[in-house]
Amino acid sequence: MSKLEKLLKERGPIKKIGVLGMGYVGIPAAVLFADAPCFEKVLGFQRNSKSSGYKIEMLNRGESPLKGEEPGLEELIGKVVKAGKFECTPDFSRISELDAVTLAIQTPFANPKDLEPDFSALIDGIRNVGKYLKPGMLVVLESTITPGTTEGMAKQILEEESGLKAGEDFALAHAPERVMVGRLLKNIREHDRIVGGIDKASTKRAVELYSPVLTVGQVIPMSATAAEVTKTAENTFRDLQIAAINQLALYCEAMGINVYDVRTGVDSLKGEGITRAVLWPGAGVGGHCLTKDTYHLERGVKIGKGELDYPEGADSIYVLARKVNDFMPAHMYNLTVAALERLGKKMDGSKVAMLGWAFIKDSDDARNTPSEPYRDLCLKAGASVMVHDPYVVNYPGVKISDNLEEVVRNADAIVVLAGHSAYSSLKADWAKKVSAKANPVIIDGRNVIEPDEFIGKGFVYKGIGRGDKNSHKIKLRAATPP
Ligand code: SAJ
Repeated sequence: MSKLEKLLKERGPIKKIGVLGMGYVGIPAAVLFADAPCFEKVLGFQRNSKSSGYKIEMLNRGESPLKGEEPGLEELIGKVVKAGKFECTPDFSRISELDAVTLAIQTPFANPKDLEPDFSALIDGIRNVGKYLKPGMLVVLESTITPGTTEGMAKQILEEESGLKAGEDFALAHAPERVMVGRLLKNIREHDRIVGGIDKASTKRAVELYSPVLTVGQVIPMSATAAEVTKTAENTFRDLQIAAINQLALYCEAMGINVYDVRTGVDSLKGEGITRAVLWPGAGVGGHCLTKDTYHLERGVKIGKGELDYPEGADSIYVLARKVNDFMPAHMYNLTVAALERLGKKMDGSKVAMLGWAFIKDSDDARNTPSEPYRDLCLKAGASVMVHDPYVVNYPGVKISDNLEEVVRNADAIVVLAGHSAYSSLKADWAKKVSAKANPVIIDGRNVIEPDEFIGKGFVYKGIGRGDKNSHKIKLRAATPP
């Protein structure tokens, strides 16, 4: 039995857990641990900062600081706080009283071009854990990180701060989050959980931590670095799949055909051994995950020890996919300019009504939203822009209205950027009346409207992947103003 296995045996089953980072990942994780009968107490650690300190009191009142629909979360927070099983605190010294600590802290990229991540918040968290680390404790990184970080930077900082040795005095593992806004609890309970320790004892201890919160999901044990690659690769593959259909959509526009017909066709080839995950083209890829995890994977192979054998001079297809997906907001802009030009109008002086600021459908999450680069291009070209979103309330530097009529009023162009359900019932008659234009422009970046309904009312329509409609004859064309 190794020294660490002895220490863990002496310490006994995990009873007290700490979660650093009270955000979209940390809060649902903490209350699910607290709700598991086998665990006695969970502490949620949150810095008492100006921007996030308010979360401490809200959570200890049993309220959720997360905006947007999160089924079951508010109730569960209330339940475990009332039961005295969950408490939020800014006092990191209480880490010393725990058996296991997880870190769910954002890991954005400072500069994707040079593959430089901004690990400052994560490093702060790891240092805080290292300061109060005791022999026999388990530390787990849940944040999405560059492959090699757990066995590299994290291990080093924890050993420096604690004077203890990873794999001998304490257990260390990576168990990446796999949550999506709008179904946080469901994803944690039902998705299989990747768990990777720096050694067998660490993996075994981490499996003990996560098994009790899984209902449908299974634990999939592997090494820490394999777990890091698994997480970054699954998001990179998704981004690649989206880039593949976005590129096809651009091709279909150029060839005058409907990408959705092609998608149905490609997707129809079924049968054993044939897996087709044809995703959906659109106005862009946003969020905190797909926009950066490719760069974590690229950085992992760059800082890794081994030699990469890859076609000379060829770009990484993963980075190319990022470029295609990052191009889609600019393509939306180009479609808007082209549509206005069909009416002899320019961006300069036109009013653009943007529908949707969130990065994903029916959510208030606007992290890295594709709507922002689109808006910037319109403003730079001299357009006046109004933004509508039924969920997103505040966003630095952008006025967002939940009054659709106000936004569409007198608009020269109505542009759908997020696929919110509300926009599927946008009516051409209503939009035309409110825009007060004989030939308003409508750009559909999420395939939510029926082109013919709008074209029939005199709209100039353009849609992502709709080469079959984008050069339609303009109906009810009013005389072009002199
Ligand atoms: N998007 C498309 N076309 C599609 C799917 C998505 O344009 O067919 C766009 C969305 O509009 C959005 C962006 O991509 O702007 C990301 O959408 P998403 O559905 O991937 O949402 P995320 O980023 O919140 O969730 C992803 C998920 N990863 C995978 O499915 C591999 C989720 O499981 C992860 O937990 C999450 O990243 C994460 O936290 O890593």
